[in-house]
Amino acid sequence: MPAEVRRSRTQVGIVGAGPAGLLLSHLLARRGIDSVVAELRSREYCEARQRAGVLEQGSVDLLRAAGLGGRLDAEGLEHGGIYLQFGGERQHLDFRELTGRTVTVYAQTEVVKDLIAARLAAAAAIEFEVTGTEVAGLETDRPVLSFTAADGGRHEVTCDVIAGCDGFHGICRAAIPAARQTVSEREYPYAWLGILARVPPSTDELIYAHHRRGFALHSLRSPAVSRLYLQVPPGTDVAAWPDDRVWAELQTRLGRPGWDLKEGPVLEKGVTPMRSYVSEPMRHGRLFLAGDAAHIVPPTGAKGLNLALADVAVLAQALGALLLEGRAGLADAYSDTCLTRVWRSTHFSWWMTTMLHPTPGADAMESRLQLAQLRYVTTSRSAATSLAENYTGYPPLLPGAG
Ligand code: RFL
Ligand code: PHB
Repeated sequence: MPAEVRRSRTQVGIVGAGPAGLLLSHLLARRGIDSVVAELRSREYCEARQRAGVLEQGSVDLLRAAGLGGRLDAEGLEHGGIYLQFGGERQHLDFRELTGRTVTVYAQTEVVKDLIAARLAAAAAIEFEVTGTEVAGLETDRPVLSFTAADGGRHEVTCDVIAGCDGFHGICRAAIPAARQTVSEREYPYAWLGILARVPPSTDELIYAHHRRGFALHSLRSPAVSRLYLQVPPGTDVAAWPDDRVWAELQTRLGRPGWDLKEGPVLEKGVTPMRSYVSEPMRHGRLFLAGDAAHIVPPTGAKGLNLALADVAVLAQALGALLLEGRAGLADAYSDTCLTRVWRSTHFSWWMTTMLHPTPGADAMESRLQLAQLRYVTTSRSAATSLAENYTGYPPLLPGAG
């Protein structure tokens, strides 16, 4: 006999408890709007998933304005610039001096932990470990979010609006008819192998290194934990990269005379493909896509998490006007408003990526062009300012979006 379906009602059904879904639920609650969040994975999995590390100044301001600044202010590391390394030199770009803005190193794992703690403290409805998520009735004003909860019960939640915050591999984007979507996509002929290591960072600010053997990045998580990445061929098996090989390659690509890369125990290792992807518009009827569900950037510009947070800041404001005041203007403008920022970040991420990664099999021309561009952004004040203004977040988030 089919199990009984439990029917309920909410204003906003949210698919996914990543940074986008969780922050949206939080911002809506601050406006008095009710939501239900359905998440495929367990709370522990969501809190441990290693991803981004850098927050734009606007993202920090947004989290603070939303009452989420406590641990971020205590533990986040404010960085006033980055290093670009190429042709044996390491040059510093001073964002603070160039733009008056900074970024903050605070891991996505910590943002997610803070958001889950805040939502659960407010007795929010977050269902972890759901299966069989479905969205229906998107072209009506009563869309339905259905899922099977961890206890096996089937739920049907009638909503005013559904927010697809279910990442790149979620189900929401696929619920939009293909004829109503325009997809722009580029895959890159390389991937990143990332490690998390228990060793104090060997640098005060991030080092982005162009090397003829491939790109390398030295990032960090805390004064005791470093995060490092190596360009590798797409589809690389981590088993081919024992710790010794990873450290030796990092030493080669990041090393400079008189500078030491400290090594330590590797806590985690993984390979990430590199892709640019935009699906537009970001709305279909009563379904609004936000974050990686709608767009992916390669990680070189540190933009993915920041875009996800920016989308939901705009969405919370638009849904406030729609659901509390019956004004549809901001919701109608949602997709265009977000896509302006999305395309700026898509361009910046593509530009940083292609400037810093040697294409396998490329001729000497590519390398000379990359080095000429790196020389330009480290010697021309206007070129350096352009990089700095994009990296720290341009344009700043809308005031009052929190
Ligand atoms: P997420 O984090 O993927 O969350 C989506 C959630 O939806 C759930 N889900 C479902 N739930 C219910 N039913 C279903 N059918 C579902 N299908 C999926 C998933 O389990 C998940 O919990 O998307 P969101 O919220 O849009 O957040 C986006 C960010 O996670 C992402 O853009 C960043 O991590 C990208 N990124 C970086 N961004 C930055 O801003 N700065 C960085 O320094 C940075 N570094 C990175 C990165 C991403 C990386 N990887 C691994 C892709 C470095 C790396 C290596
Ligand atoms: C990270 O710390 O994970 C990180 C930092 C900067 C990037 C990408 C990833 O551009």
